[in-house]
Amino acid sequence: MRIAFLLVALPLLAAAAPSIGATPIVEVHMTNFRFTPATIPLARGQAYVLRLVNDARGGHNFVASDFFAGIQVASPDRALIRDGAVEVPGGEARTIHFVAPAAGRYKVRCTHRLHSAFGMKGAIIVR
Ligand SMILES: [Cu+2]
Repeated sequence: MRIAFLLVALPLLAAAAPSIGATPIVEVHMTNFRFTPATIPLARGQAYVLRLVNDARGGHNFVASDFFAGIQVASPDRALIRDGAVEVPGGEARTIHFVAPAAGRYKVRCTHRLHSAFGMKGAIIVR
């Protein structure tokens, strides 16, 4: 039921977006030890493609529990999100199609040992 709704709703929401053509892609690069950009602006209700690119040799993750709890995620991509986290092995990328949640500031961090202490954190700002 819910999957059926998403399959119908996602293209409709994408079509209603102000941008013409493809769904906007938000690309976030992961390096030792930061997210670039560290602040990610989004518009609520807008469909996006989040592309997490790990440019480092070692693994990083993108942990945003409140954000992931609030978004609508395309069903094939949902398996990538576990306990509010997306793991991205070194040199790899993960892509998630979603619809932005309610307005607010959502914290992002990498929970690999000491990474956020070294500065690997950021925020998603939804307006
Ligand atoms: Cu990390």
